Amino acid sequence: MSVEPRRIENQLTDKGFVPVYTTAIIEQPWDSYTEQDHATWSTLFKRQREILKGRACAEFIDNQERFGMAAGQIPRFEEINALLAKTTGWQLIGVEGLLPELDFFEHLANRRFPVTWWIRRPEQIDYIAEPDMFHDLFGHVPLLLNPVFADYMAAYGRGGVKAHGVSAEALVNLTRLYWYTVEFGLIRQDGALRIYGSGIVSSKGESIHCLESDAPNRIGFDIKRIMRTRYRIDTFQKTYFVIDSFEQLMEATRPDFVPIYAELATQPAYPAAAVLETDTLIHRGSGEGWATDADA
Ligand code: HBI
Ligand code: FE
Repeated sequence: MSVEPRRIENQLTDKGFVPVYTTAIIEQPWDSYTEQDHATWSTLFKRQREILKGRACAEFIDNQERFGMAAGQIPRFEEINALLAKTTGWQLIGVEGLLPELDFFEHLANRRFPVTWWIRRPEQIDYIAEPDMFHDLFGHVPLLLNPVFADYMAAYGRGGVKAHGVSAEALVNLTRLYWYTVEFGLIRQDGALRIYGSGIVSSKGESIHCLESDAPNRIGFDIKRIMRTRYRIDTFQKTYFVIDSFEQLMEATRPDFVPIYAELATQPAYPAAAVLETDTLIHRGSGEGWATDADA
């Protein structure tokens, strides 16, 4: 599809300048997707599913199957929404791309997940700087079928709306929580490390790097530690935080964050690669049966 999404401005965030689009809700123009769009979906879907065998958490693949997501063609939002309506009550809405943060938080608080309606061009197949439909639909949507994670995402949205009224620093703290859980989170399952973060599962290189490289730190989940830790958007993550369960995430959002924001406002942030004595370092372990990069 040749239609270029309309950019309206660049928003300065602590991720630097990010393109921010209109906040309009757009019906998925499924009939206008070209053969090339479907082929891009198919290439990415097959490649990532191969790499994620033994790497992604169990719920991720199971839920893609429950949605009937397949390589053959781009899924229809209306079919995804029919199952979500009967289970966790989430709905997908089509958008141009990144939304201003308050709009984004309000959607999450109301169980609406914004999904970019366009898919990347073939020349962007290995990397795109902003969330396209593949990142959102393949990466974020499967876990919205998990009741506890679905509740976490709605609680996160409510927290985001509140934080927006507290301060810009509170927003930065909360954005770090999203980054190190929803986008780049790892989970321990049956004693092994698995991926649940959407930014990882939609990335070929990082799906391998996050579990098998000796470079990054892997630290046990600690909400204040996360909120104080900067992150990088231009490289693989220097640090991954590891949860034991989605319930652990949900529990972490129960307390009122305002006192935490106040405490953190008096303390400096940590660089992305920092390791503290108080950190619980997690060993990466070895994964049996991982498809290697060469296989992918
Ligand atoms: N908008 N469409 C869209 N998708 C996102 O993931 C998104 C966003 N706006 C803001 C945002 N994410 C970040 O600020 C989150 O880290 C909170
Ligand atoms: Fe995302």
